[in-house]
Amino acid sequence: MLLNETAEKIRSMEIRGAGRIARSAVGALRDHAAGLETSDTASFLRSMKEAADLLVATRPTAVSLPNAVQTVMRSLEGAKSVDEAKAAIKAAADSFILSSKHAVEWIGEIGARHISDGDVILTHCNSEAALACILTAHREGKAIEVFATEVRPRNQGLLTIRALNDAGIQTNFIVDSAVRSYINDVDLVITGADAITVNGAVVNKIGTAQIALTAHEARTPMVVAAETYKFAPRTILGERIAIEERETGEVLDRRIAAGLPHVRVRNPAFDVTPARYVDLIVTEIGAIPPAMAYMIIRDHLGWGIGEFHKAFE
Ligand code: RUB
Repeated sequence: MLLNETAEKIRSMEIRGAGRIARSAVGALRDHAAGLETSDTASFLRSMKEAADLLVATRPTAVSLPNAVQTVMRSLEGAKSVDEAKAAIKAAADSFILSSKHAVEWIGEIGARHISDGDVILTHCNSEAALACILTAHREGKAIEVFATEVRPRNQGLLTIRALNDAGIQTNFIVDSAVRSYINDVDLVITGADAITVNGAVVNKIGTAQIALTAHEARTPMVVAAETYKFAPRTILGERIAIEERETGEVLDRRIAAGLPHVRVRNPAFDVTPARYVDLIVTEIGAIPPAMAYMIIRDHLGWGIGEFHKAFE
């Protein structure tokens, strides 16, 4: 797909969900590289850098996006010609896309082990990783029932209930504010993540933090399903995850809002769930408590505190 088209689709949320965003972005980088007609390595690298910056700027919260783009861009290091650079980008992008899909499958396998026959699961938003756990448990023959939230204002819950319905899973569709009314009927909450910080806090669709708090009060386990490329290395340096504020027309019709001059509509797309409200993070390399987030960043992503330290030397 063309670079600008992909960027626009990510911005407008036609392509959405942290995993899909990451895969589409690296696919667009690969195709952009293949289509560049220059034989001058410096101008090729410049154009690739601009493409990477354009993609990363589309949505600020999902750390999967800069992580994926950086992984692929790193493959350019040491390329001596444009052809070599194009081949490196293609190999890195294809490998990222494949491993991202495998990661979701592994998360499904591992996450399903935490789901028992007869469980009632609550999920929020539309997460490939969270759904993988639920669908795998169902495929394994476990009788499960799901509560899925509507997810105001963009109604991603519709995507979730379609997927659950297609799989033949008994599903209850509820408005976001009904979570507390049903939490005592729920055995397990499973959501995805857009970013996980070094201290194990989980950034996900707006409303996740309220659900986690409700689950905590009801002593219902809160499980987060997330690929390791959603962990944010730069949070070691104190970098905050930017919470995307989307246009207010998503929440309140602009004409109505125009007649309410004292009302300011707010539309944060994500929120932060502190680690103490998360029981388990299911990644493709294992299920960990949130306190182990730094180990994923250091041992798996290769960003130990020492790595950052080198940058200051
Ligand atoms: C999507 C969202 C999802 C995560 C994880 O928000 O919050 O829970 O991205 O999804 P939006 P996945 O609809 O605004 O992109 O597991 O598919 O990566």
